[in-house]
Amino acid sequence: MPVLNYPLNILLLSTPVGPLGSGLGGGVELTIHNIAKALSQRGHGIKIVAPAGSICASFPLVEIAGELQTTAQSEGRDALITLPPDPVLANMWDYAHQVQDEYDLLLNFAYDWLPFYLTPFFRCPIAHLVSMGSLTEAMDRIIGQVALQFPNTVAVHTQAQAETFPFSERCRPIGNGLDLSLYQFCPEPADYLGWVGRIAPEKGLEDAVAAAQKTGMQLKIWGILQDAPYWHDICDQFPNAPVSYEGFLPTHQLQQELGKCRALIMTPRWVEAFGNVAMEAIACGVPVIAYRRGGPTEIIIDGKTGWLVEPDSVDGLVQAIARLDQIDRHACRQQAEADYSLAAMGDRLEQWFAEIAGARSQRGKGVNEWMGGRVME
Ligand code: HBI
Repeated sequence: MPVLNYPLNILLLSTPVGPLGSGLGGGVELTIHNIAKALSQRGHGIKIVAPAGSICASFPLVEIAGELQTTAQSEGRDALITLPPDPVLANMWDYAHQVQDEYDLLLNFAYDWLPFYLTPFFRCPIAHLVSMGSLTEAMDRIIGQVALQFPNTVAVHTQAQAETFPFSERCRPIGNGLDLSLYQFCPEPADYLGWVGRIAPEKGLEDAVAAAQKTGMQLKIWGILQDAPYWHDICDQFPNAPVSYEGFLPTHQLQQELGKCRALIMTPRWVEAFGNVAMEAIACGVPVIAYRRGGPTEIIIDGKTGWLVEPDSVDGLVQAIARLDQIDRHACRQQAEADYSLAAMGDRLEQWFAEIAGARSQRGKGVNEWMGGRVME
């Protein structure tokens, strides 16, 4: 049910860790495209700012040159705030500062200190969608400051992710959404399991491989091979496991392969902020077996659309695999349609934007020229 009765011009600022389409941006790449679709199909004006080399089929894209930012999850909790000499992050936000008067709202997807620090220096309101749980003191501090000074402007994907921050009550969970027309329901699966994600230690791939070895069920692996030594260690540790690395596929091809899986296995070591691939799997009718940790616990309904397993328990994974026939694949697709359609996500986004407007009006911060009474009660 649309909340805003007037189109907004919105500038989406992507992650600085990689060009859109490279896979380096992880879940944010899919999230940005789906949020852009959810908003544009409601008549809002959308433009995306991203590092040079980005690809975006259906939205105007401003490519910004400069050096990529190092990934936040590869730094320790006490990491310093760093920028490379010619930072694409700073160049992106310099562009945003120049064009801000053409927009009603800036939507930030970068999990980086600078956009949060710059927020008070912008006339245009900035909404921040935080893509990961708490990782560093510096980010906790700056996100917390913005969440306090600009109420309702900080959103997350799940309550579990919010709770990793000391200011969880100031983080608005908004879930995520998919263009379900790109995901075909697959009633009759093949006889293999799937695992999808950046191949990196925080994703716990070794447990899924161990479960494949114990059950003798083939496991197909898709995703960017981000940490090669980590992958080679797994291969050395499980030389005879029935697993195959199937490469990194763009969404359209991935959903065709994923849909054939008996189930998707999710083995996050960290608090996954959401777990886009769980949403993609149930959209294809694929049950999800996931550790009871982080975002997937708010996507998967235990016993209905998959199984939630004791974290880090390979035996738990094995027992859940044995009970897969208790899950109805139609129930998976139905839940995706109820909670994760572009329309459902669009409603949540517009409710979020209306709350930002509401908070600004309480602070007398010129909400009128921003929303011009455009928010429906
Ligand atoms: N690290 N510094 C930094 N900035 C980001 O925006 C960022 C990141 N690491 C991972 C990441 N974004 C995306 O993969 C998210 O989807 C998790």
